[in-house]
Amino acid sequence: MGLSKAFQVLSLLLLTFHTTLVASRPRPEPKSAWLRNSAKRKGFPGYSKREAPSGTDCVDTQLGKLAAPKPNVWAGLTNDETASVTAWLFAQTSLNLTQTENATEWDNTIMLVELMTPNKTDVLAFLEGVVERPPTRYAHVMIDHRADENPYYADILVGPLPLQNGTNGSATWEPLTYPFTKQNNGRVRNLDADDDTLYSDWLYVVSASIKDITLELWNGTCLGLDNDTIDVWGIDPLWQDDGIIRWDTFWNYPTSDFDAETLLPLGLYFMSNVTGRDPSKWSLEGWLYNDVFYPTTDAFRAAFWSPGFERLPPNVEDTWADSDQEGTVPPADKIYPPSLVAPAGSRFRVDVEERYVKWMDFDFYLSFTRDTGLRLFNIRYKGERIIYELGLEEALAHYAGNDPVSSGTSYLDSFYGFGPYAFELVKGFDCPSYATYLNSSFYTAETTHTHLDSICLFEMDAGYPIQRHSTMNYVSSTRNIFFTVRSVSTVGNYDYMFSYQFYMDGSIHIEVRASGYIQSTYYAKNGDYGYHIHDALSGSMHDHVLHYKLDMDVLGTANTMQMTTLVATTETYPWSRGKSRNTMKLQRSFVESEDESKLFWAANGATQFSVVNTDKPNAFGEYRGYRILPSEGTIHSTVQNSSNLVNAANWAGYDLMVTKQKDSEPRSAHPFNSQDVSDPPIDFSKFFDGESLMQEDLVVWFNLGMHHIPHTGDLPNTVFTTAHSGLQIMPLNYLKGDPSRETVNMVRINYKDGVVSEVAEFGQKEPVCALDFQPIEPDLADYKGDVVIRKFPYDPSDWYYETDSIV
Ligand SMILES: *[C@@H]1O[C@H](CO)[C@@H](O)[C@H](O)[C@H]1NC(C)=O
Ligand SMILES: *[C@@H]1O[C@H](CO)[C@@H](O)[C@H](O)[C@H]1NC(C)=O
Ligand SMILES: *[C@@H]1O[C@H](CO)[C@@H](O)[C@H](O)[C@H]1NC(C)=O
Ligand SMILES: *[C@@H]1O[C@H](CO)[C@@H](O)[C@H](O)[C@H]1NC(C)=O
Ligand SMILES: *[C@@H]1O[C@H](CO)[C@@H](O)[C@H](O)[C@H]1NC(C)=O
Ligand SMILES: *[C@@H]1O[C@H](CO)[C@@H](O)[C@H](O)[C@H]1NC(C)=O
Ligand SMILES: *[C@@H]1O[C@H](CO)[C@@H](O)[C@H](O)[C@H]1NC(C)=O
Ligand SMILES: *[C@@H]1O[C@H](CO)[C@@H](O)[C@H](O)[C@H]1NC(C)=O
Ligand SMILES: *[C@@H]1O[C@H](CO)[C@@H](O)[C@H](O)[C@H]1NC(C)=O
Ligand SMILES: *[C@@H]1O[C@H](CO)[C@@H](O)[C@H](O)[C@H]1NC(C)=O
Ligand SMILES: [Cu+2]
Repeated sequence: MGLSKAFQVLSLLLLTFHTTLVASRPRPEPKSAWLRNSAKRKGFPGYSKREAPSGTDCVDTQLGKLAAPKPNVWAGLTNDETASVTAWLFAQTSLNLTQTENATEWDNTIMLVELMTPNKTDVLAFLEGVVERPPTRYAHVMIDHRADENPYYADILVGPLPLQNGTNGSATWEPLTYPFTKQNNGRVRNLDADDDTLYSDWLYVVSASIKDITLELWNGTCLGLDNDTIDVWGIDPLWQDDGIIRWDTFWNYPTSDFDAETLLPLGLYFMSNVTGRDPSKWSLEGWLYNDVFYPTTDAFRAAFWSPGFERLPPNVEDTWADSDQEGTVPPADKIYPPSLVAPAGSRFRVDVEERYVKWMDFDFYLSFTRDTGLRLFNIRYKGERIIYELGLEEALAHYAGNDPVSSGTSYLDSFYGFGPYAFELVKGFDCPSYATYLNSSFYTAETTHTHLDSICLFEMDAGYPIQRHSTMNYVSSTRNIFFTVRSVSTVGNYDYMFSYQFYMDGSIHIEVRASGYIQSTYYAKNGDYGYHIHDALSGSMHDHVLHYKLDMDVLGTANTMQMTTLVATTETYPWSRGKSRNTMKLQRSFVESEDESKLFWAANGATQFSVVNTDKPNAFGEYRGYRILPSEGTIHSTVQNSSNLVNAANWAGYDLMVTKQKDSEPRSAHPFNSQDVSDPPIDFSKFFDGESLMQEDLVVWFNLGMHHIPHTGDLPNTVFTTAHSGLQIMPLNYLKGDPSRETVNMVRINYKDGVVSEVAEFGQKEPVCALDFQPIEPDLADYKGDVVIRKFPYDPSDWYYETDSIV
């Protein structure tokens, strides 16, 4: 069915829908109105008439424009700032830079130009009006220094901004060191400097050396030619404890356009010692096939061609690996499904320029970075800051297997970055079509890429009430309308959907869902490491650990982590007449210092964790605070002291961790921790130095995640319904009561003996507008991909579309 045909059918549908909605409404006096009127006559308390219908257009124009109270100090650099920093960097002869498009593996390039996140100390002074001017801005730059026998990445600071014209002298660059635990002048070695040579002079050469075998086994070759049918790649991070070692394996290329390669492993592995930058000194260290290790190519070839050698079948793409509709259409599935509409338009406001958002009693700022994508800052509820910063720090996918590639794979995804892969959202699918969409931008190779409509903001009905109660003479129920900010990052084979949700009870939910293609492994004697899910395919077991920073400020920055634990006990009471009773009670305690602040959710949910301010008890003497609780399954890493990660992810083995906030500890992970796993730029364990956590500025680092043992239902793609994890932050003794009582979107029905005497509606609006169904089906042919603007030479007028994914 062509697009225009689809639209004809749709318009017809819309027309029908529209007509039904308006015409079938009883006029002039619906039954409910009669009831309300009769109730009024009888003078029941609590009666409140619905607002008069406003005609055919529901859209509320009274909301007005929103202006951020303060400029967003976390918003990225402007196009002009990025261009000026880039130009300035190229003028610094000491950096010896080459433009990325002209660079070889032996040239220095700029990897990143981004705003340096200002220190909390300085931002608070500005937000609280102690100082008038926003903190001085600096650019955070990453240099890929490859013109060197020992290549390295360097974090540097450039500033202050704006760089003054003609005063190249007043701006400076310096190594960025204070946020890192490793003191190495802001540098970490680069193990990927020779990424082209690795293929041309090594992986394809090794593959060619067994061309007879790849042709015999898989009727294909892996030579770096256009007619290759086989790909080769392997572990991440590389083994680093005795030189630099890699294990690689072969994968069939998909024959269709579907991204199914990670479902097509072929089961042959080889180990290489790639220490140093001279490929002539690299060495092949052996082959693994069907769980047998061969120390040399000759040994493997001899075995392969000898009688009785067991040949394993390849994994080959077919429709089983493609995500298009397949199979029998379920009954009634072709009927147009229920859809989300927002007839009155948005009930929240966004200051697009300042990335400032206000919904109901919540307001906050958005920021977006290369490493971790979307972040929220200065989240206030009813005018009081409750969270200074909330965002992802890192995502780990730790695999295991009896083969070295699965065993050696422990992706730390911020290496690739969540920002560069937060693609344009699909309206009406990824988010409701009526959502507000924002762009996000990131720097790469002397350009700024803008992902159009890659952040969405929307309200919706949760599908269950936030409150209800029934008695013999009344029933009350309250709509559960909540607000979401969302982005989706496709990091290689996987799609992570990040949602931040705000509720009328003052709670905030942080949720992540995963879809896309699994990274599978070849099924050979590895039933202990995954299910057998297709012909020769194992759904390789792995843990996803999504690691977040939550900097809470409850009634100021002086906070304490309180634990309230339910314990089984045997007690005797004055009234128990000398008999003991087996029962339970509460034990209250605090997380007193960083010596005891790496925490696990208690078995049976027995401990409630909350961030409280003990200086500010409520009227009953209880500490006002916010409780932190898992709302969907969460996990921590099963692997302990991972051989792959060593010190690179020392946050992965716990559920939540509390540290004292420090300007020198803004991040718990660094995108290049994988390059030096024993001594990474940020070793999170070094944050814990015994400091007191009693009434200090606290940061809670927590993990979401999933133990993922892919099964047949992960084919072709993992589904968001079951691959998910979440955490809630809820007010605890923080307010006098439940703030969701403030909404008018509730009802109380009084009734007796089958007769309703009152329908109390508290002034909620009558949904009488003509529903324009059109926006439900946005024109998906408008999907564009990324907008790219050159920064050096700077040419903002000559932009173009180009989207890069990890392939
Ligand atoms: C990069 O190459 C382009 C042509 O390919 C050239 O115009 C430009 O000057 C080069 N830039 C540098 C910094 O060498
Ligand atoms: C500057 O980089 C080039 C490669 O782009 C390299 O050949 C040269 O040695 C470097 N110069 C210095 C002083 O490091
Ligand atoms: C500063 O440089 C920018 C371009 O880099 C230019 O647009 C602007 O006019 C200059 N301002 C002054 C005062 O020279
Ligand atoms: C800095 O100086 C260099 C060389 O003198 C010049 O090309 C560049 O435009 C100057 N940059 C700024 C921002 O003034
Ligand atoms: C092997 O591959 C070649 C070229 O890709 C193809 O023409 C041929 O049909 C294949 N043979 C088999 C047995 O699949
Ligand atoms: C692949 O291409 C190369 C070079 O063009 C050619 O020599 C070879 O025969 C081709 N292989 C197949 C299977 O077509
Ligand atoms: C790899 O090569 C380096 C340098 O030649 C050597 O020091 C190291 O021991 C080798 N590692 C292994 C596992 O052979
Ligand atoms: C997103 O970018 C496009 C293209 O530059 C622009 O037209 C649009 O206004 C931007 N959207 C927002 C919400 O800023
Ligand atoms: C982690 O494992 C390494 C290597 O097996 C060992 O040397 C080290 O002591 C272990 N560390 C801890 C904390 O268990
Ligand atoms: C931010 O804080 C760090 C650590 O205290 C300090 O070294 C750095 O100079 C501060 N940055 C600014 C811009 O003041
Ligand atoms: Cu998974």
